[in-house]
Amino acid sequence: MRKQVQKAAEEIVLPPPPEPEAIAAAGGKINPNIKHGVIDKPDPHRVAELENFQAQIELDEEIEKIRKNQETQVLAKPNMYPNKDKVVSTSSQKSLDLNNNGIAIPEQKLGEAPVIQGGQDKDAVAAERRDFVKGMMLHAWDSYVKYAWGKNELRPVSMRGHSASIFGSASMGATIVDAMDTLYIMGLDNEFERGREWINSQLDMNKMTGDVSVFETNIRYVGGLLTLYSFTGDPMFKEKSVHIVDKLLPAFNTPTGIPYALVNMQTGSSKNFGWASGGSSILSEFGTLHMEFTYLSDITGNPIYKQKVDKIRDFISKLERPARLYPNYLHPKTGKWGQQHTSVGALGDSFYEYLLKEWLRSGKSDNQAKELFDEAAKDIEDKLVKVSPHGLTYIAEMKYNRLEHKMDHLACFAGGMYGLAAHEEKDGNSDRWMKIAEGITKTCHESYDRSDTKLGPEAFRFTESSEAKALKQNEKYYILRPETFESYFIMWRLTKDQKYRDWGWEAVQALENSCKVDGGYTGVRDVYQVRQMDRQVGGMKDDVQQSFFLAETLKYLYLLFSDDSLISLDQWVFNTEAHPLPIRGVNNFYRPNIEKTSEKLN
Ligand code: DMJ
Repeated sequence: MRKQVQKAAEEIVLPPPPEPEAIAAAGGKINPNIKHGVIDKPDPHRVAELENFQAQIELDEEIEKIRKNQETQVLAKPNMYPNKDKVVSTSSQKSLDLNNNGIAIPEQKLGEAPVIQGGQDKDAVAAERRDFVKGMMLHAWDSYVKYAWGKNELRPVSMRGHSASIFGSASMGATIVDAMDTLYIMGLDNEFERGREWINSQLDMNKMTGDVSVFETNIRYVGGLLTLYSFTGDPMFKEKSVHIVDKLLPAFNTPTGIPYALVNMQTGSSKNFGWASGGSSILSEFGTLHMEFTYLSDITGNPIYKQKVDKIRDFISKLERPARLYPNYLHPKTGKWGQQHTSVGALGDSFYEYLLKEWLRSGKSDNQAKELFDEAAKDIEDKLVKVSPHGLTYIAEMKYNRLEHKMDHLACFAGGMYGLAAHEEKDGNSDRWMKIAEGITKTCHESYDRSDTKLGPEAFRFTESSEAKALKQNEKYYILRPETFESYFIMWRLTKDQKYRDWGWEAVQALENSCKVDGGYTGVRDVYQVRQMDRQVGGMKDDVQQSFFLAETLKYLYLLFSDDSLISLDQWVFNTEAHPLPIRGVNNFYRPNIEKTSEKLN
């Protein structure tokens, strides 16, 4: 998303920080006619008290729900971690003690044991293609191990380590943490063990210097570790995620509860990006914490994480939205919207995704999330979803009431999002949303198909003379992004239409032809230029193997060619970095911490 924006020039070619035109359109200042939400200022102690009370009631309800469903827990690999997390009940929790023997883990067997490895498709071609993707993963991983072990990312052309500014200034093995669950799902056990050992002995955010992105740290590190905890029950993964999130918490100390974008993990000092609309926080960043923080509260029994994200949600739910759309910027001190730029691509995207997915992750109990999602998705449909003269469905952007007929690659996740929404609740929206899902996924495929490399550009436009193609030079790059393949995967699972697998296979070939190098996989600077692809550094390759290539791109492609049982959509929901989180009340690997939770309640 906007991860590269801060340090764009050196890392890859990226569009400049957003909205100068929007500011100009507003006469150089924010439109004063827009009404903003009112920030109440009640006694802060009273507020905290009420929040705690509310959180306790909610936890109580959750525990009761979980209790009803508990039976024997099936672990993924019973002997893998002898110290796997146990939750020991105490006499003070008699009502929660399910096993009568006083040391019961609150085990659950809510249905089928989740399939998190194996899951080969009966279709021989699919199985073969899946093996091929596994080979890609090995090439990406082995190259990282060889040339950049412990560094955040790999420079696959110059064969050395790399670190984008979003990761702060220390080597924190971002690729290791991001790749681990993909390794696990693919059954690459030796590689997984090596990564686990590194995380156990080396991953220490106390060593992190400089400012780190709260959002990126959450979706990659925390999301990745939470999935690993769910998969294995290894308490080390939970402890690491707690440690990291605790270091993010100072960023939430704002009058509104809307967190700052950046936090210094040594000092706790926090701030926003200078370019972000007068010191605003970014919608897609503060809106993409809910799933991880709530799950963390459930597995630790500590309500604080849930309280933080509930506060964000409650705050924005009371705000008036200009023209019924969410602007991408919100000031954490004033609580007022910044520049009125609305996008389902950069700066907005995963905010919408998390409203839907937190409802799913919570076992469809978080009704506030679903209501906000339905409203937002309907307003996007009414105002931003367009069909081109040649019949391509796309999502435009809005800048101060002016439509910009441009769609980011990042927005291609919305095919899967509308598809999931249509599938998970059958109502008056379902048919239309499934059509939008199919239309967007098709358009994103077109953006790939219309390029010479068969890779999709960073952004594409719709004009009278051109459709689904990048027009500006700084929109023509491809940095190994996953969103289009994410939609292929979700749509394949939902519709079983073979074309999604075919499109995925086209993508695999394009990645092999244009992105594979001896030292891993690299992004390319211009998807419309095939000729210069062989040049090395400074040529058409950007020389970065993004950690999300291993976390997301290869995982979604692998799952596209797997049986539906592997990471079933009935049991898992993917965070925005493709780390699957277990669905509450449904998934045996949820691993709630009943003991700690009940202690807090008593
Ligand atoms: C990933 O880090 C996540 O998918 C995020 O939501 C958006 N950007 C990248 C991939 O493009």
